[in-house]
Amino acid sequence: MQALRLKSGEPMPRLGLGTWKSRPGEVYDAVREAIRVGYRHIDCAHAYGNEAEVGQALAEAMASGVKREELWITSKLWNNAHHPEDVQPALAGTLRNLRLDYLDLYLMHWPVAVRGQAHFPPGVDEFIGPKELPFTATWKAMEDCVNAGLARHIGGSNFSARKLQTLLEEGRIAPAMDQVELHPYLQQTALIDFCRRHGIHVTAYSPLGSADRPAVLKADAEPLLLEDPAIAAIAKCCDASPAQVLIAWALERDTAVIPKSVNRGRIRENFEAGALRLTDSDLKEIGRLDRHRRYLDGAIWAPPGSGYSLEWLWDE
Ligand code: NDP
Ligand code: 1BO
Repeated sequence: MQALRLKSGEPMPRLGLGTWKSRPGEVYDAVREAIRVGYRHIDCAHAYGNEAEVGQALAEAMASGVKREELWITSKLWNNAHHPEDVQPALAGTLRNLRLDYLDLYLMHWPVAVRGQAHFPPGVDEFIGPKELPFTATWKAMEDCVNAGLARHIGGSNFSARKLQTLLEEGRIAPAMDQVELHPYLQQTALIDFCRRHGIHVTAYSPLGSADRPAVLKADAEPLLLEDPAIAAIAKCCDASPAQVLIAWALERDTAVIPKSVNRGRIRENFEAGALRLTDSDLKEIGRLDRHRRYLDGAIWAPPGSGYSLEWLWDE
């Protein structure tokens, strides 16, 4: 298994299993199968509503011989627990659900705060604006989680280079990771370069185009990444599937990548992409597909009147 080396010296397996939208009733099997196949990195979040079942699968995998220190478990602080006094209790809840003593990585899911009982998507009145509750205040409480031994590393998710820079300047602990949407239609080369210069690693989410996400997060007539003709042609040439080409591309860029699947065959297929090597000409061809297309455009976190805007969110 290829690994990233974090500043702390710890290795993080680069290929992980995503669990967003993996329903209770299916995520247990997905995690057990993934660990059986060889995955050692599972990407979780409180907001996915399935951490208790992931925890059951992790506990049973460890009871049957997998060591805790072989696993890399990431989870994320949800937007409704950004008040500093809510951060450690939120992490404690995640650890209880996952049946763990510590996380390898705890991420701030979005740099956007909402009230405790906010709906999804939140109403305009349910936001707490960035002046009232800056993400830097939340970050300080996440740093305390590291000091308390509850998280080995902390980082951002959906953080722009500018926001990472703010954390670097104002924080005591530098972010170890930024987890962002990354695939051939949204290559984010400048963000990756920034992260590389500052020793921050990058994890690619929605690497297959997230076709199963809820309708409220979809646009009309979206391009389907898994059906892109250039990706299909490369897949045909290397006797691989389009998904494998997309995962291999993320690995070629030295990012971590966390494709989600609840299907046993596809979980294995995605893992086997770790052995696929793309040629320079494949990489050039894929490089030409960039169209700065966000499948998760963040619009639900920036309605007019919320105190947030898309310009603020992405700093672009
Ligand atoms: P992905 O891009 O991983 O796509 C998932 C979809 O692809 C599902 O419909 C899945 O179906 C299908 N799929 C999986 N493998 C294959 C394959 N080999 N061939 C064809 N179809 C396949 O979407 P996600 O948005 O789920 O992103 C991955 C993970 O990233 C998430 O699960 C989550 O852990 C994380 N994430 C983090 C975010 C953040 O804000 N930090 C935002 C979004 C995602 P099936 O399950 O039936 O196989
Ligand atoms: C708003 C969706 C977040 C998935 O990680």
